[in-house]
Amino acid sequence: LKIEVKKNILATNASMAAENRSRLESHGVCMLNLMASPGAGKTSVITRAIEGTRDRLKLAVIEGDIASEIDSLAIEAMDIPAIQINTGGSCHLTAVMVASALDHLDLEALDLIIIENVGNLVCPAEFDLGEAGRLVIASVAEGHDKPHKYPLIFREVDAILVNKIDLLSYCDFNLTQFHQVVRRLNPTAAVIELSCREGYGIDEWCQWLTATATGRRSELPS
Ligand SMILES: Nc1nc2c(ncn2[C@@H]2O[C@H](COP(=O)(O)OP(=O)(O)O)[C@@H](O)[C@H]2O)c(=O)[nH]1
Ligand SMILES: [Mg+2]
Repeated sequence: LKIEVKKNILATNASMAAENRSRLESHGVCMLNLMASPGAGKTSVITRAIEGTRDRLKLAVIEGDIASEIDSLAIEAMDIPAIQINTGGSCHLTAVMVASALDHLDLEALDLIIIENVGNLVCPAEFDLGEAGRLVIASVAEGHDKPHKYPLIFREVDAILVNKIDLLSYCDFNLTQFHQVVRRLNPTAAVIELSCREGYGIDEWCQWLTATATGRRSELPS
C-alpha cells in the first residue's frame, strides 16, 4: 500500500489557496508572498516598503516564523497591522495558516498584504497561499550560485530582489553571472538591485510594489 501524502497535502492546500484568493479579490486586496533564505533581508525589504509607500498604500503584514514575535513586533512598531504565525517547526506557511491570519485583518481597509514566509528557499515555493504575486530575495552574501541550486523558487516568482548590494566589494558575488542564470530560469520577472542598508534601489522597489498593488504593472519601464 502506497499513501500519496504529498499529493494529498498539496491538493488540500490548493483548494484553501483558491478560497483565500477569491476572498481577497472580493475585497480588492493584493497579497504578495515574499520568500528568501534566513537573513536575506525579508523584514528589511518590508520595512523599507512601509516607509516608501505609506502615503500611497494601506498595507498589512503576515509574518511566518518557526518561533518568536520579533518581526511582527518590529512591523507593529511602525503602526502597521501585523499578524504573526508561528509554525512550530514547519519550514513554510500553508494556505490554511494564511486563512486564519486573514480572519484577523480588516480586509476592506487594505490595499496590500505582504506575507513574509518562513526563511527557506525550498518548501515555500511548493505551497500556494492564495497570493496574487510572488517574490524572492537573493542577497549578495549568499553567493551568486543560489539560482542554480534552488531553480524552482526563481522560476516561479514575479520579482527577484537582489539585496545587500552594498556588500558587493566584500563578497565574490558575480552580478553578471547571476543575471544571466536568472534570465534563463525566468525571462519575465522584474529584477531589482537593492541595498536596504544604504537605500539604493528602494525607489524602484516601492514603484514596483505600488504598480503591482494597484494593478498597473504594465506601465512600469521594463
Ligand atoms: N549590509 C547589509 N545588511 C543588510 C541589508 N538588508 C538587511 N541587512 C541585515 O541583514 C540582517 C538580516 O535582515 P532581515 O531583514 O532581518 O532578514 P530576514 O531574516 O530575511 O527577515 C540584519 O542584520 C539586517 O540589518 C543590506 O542591504 N545590506
Ligand atoms: Mg525576518
